[in-house]
Amino acid sequence: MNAGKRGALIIFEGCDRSGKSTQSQLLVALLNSKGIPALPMNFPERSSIIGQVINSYLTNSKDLPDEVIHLMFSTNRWEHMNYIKQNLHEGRTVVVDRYSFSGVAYSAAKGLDFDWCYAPERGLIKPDAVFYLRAPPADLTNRTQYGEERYEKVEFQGRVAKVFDRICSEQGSYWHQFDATKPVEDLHAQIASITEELLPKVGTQPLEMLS
Ligand code: Z5A
Ligand code: MG
Repeated sequence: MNAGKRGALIIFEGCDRSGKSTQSQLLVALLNSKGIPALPMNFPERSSIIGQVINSYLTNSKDLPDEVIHLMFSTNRWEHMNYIKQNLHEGRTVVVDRYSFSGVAYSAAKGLDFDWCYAPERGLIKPDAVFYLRAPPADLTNRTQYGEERYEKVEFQGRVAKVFDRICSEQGSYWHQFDATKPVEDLHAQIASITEELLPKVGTQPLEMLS
């Protein structure tokens, strides 16, 4: 246990149906089973007022200009920053299903300028690790419920994947890339092993911000 130490901010990123929710839930369950306090979160967080608007947009019942929905996704992260910070400082590891990088990847894939998309993310808490579940989008179309939400089209997902690849190569060593077509259990074992090495290291490190 991490007495007196902060928790880690761990993010799962990747294209639709790459297994982010599956892996983040497995990781939270594993940590809690070992007595390591861990909390799941996901973005968009659909219960807030802003989250409800985002949900209407994603389920195709509301249309908004690309710039407006982009800033709403970012605002949705900002409105939860104090909550995340407090949990980290209280020693809980926060495992988040999608974060700023999804924000940039989906909006840049629509044609918005990459730097413009990244700008509102600056100042949010920088993750201690990003687990990037990577797979050619065409390999994910046979997974459950693919195609129900707004962005679930293979051609669009291909553009999203390219932006994720760019971010992965630019962000460097705190990004860990996995082949999302591997079995769930294999991926979980690799992710668990990196997390177990990470937690004692970050416990005494100050939080950093995305820059
Ligand atoms: N979005 C955005 O535009 N801007 C932003 O800032 C943010 C998000 C934060 C909703 O996200 C949309 O919001 C999303 C991006 C955009 N695009 N769309 N549409 P979401 O996170 O709420 O989406 P979701 O509904 O949770 O789906 P998902 O995240 O794409 O799926 P996933 O979590 O990656 O996959 P999963 O639910 O874990 O697994 C999918 C299925 O595959 C399931 O049946 C599993 O049992 C199966 N699975 C999982 N892993 C494997 C492996 N390894 N092998 C075989 N089968 C597997
Ligand atoms: Mg999910």
